[in-house]
Amino acid sequence: MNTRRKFLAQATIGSLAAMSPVSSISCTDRAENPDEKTIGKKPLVISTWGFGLQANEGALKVLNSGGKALDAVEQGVRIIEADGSNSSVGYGGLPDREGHVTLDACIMDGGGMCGSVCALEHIVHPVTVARKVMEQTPHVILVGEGALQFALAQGMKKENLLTKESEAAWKEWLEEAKYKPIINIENHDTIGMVALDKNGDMAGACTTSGLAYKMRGRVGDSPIIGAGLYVDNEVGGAAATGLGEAVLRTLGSFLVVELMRQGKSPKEACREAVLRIKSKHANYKDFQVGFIAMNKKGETGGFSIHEGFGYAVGSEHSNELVKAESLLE
Ligand code: SD4
Repeated sequence: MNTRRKFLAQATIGSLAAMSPVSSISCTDRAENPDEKTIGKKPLVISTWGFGLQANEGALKVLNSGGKALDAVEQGVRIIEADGSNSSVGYGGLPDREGHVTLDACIMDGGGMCGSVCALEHIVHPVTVARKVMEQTPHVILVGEGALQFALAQGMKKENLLTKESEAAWKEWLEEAKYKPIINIENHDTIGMVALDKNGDMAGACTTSGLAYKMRGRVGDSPIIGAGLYVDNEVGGAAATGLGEAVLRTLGSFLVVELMRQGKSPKEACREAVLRIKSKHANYKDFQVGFIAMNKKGETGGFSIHEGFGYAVGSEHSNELVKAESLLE
């Protein structure tokens, strides 16, 4: 198996769900650290996993025409939210134990403004609801029924997000898993994205259906500012994927940004955040967490617990999947 195919296969193993096909998008596997290769490049966008390539394409349409990082990250992750073929984000996401698809998302700009929705049902684009929370309300987070009411009041359509495929997978799980939560490296995949626009402004977004077959009402790290995502124009941005509970306990994305503020490179900062998770979790080998980060200079990096995590790095003329280094082989 060639290196790229091997990486994609590993990434699939580490991410359960059907990754969106990437064959139509040119990508090169680069095992080396891209940190320095992207320095000074503007615009620039990074996002998690193989489907990050598709999300980056959407973001780059905005960024390459001089658009704002905030618009780019929203447009980029919306592509994955609308794609029913992946079962970990938006439409088609795997449901909770009771069969409800509940979505978590947030968005943040480099100036510190942010918005988030937790456990939102029936709306295909939670990231857009999160942006509206940020821009149209005095609040940062809306949850559950209130978030849905707000989305409907904003003119969004109520839809059934449970696809036949996800419903079938849930029913199969009900038989075999007997309502035990599955927390391992195979049942999740979140799109997290950080962008730097031509003006030098940054923004990020993160959106997911969370852990498959989670308890009803469970919220992960992805919509929590500082956990699943953090951005500061003065330093850079970071996003997380993997077992949300571990990221929440360590406020991982905030930690990555603060470590970059202290002078760590994006990859070093991501590695330190993974080590923090290791130090607080005796069972860290049993789950996956991955971080991606970009600093103001345009350096990028990522790091994960297990091998198999990757992220897409997009700039004006390229969009490539990069294999992240990991703690464990
Ligand atoms: C969660 N962090 O809800 C999310 C799931 C995830 O890759 O990232 N999957 O815990």
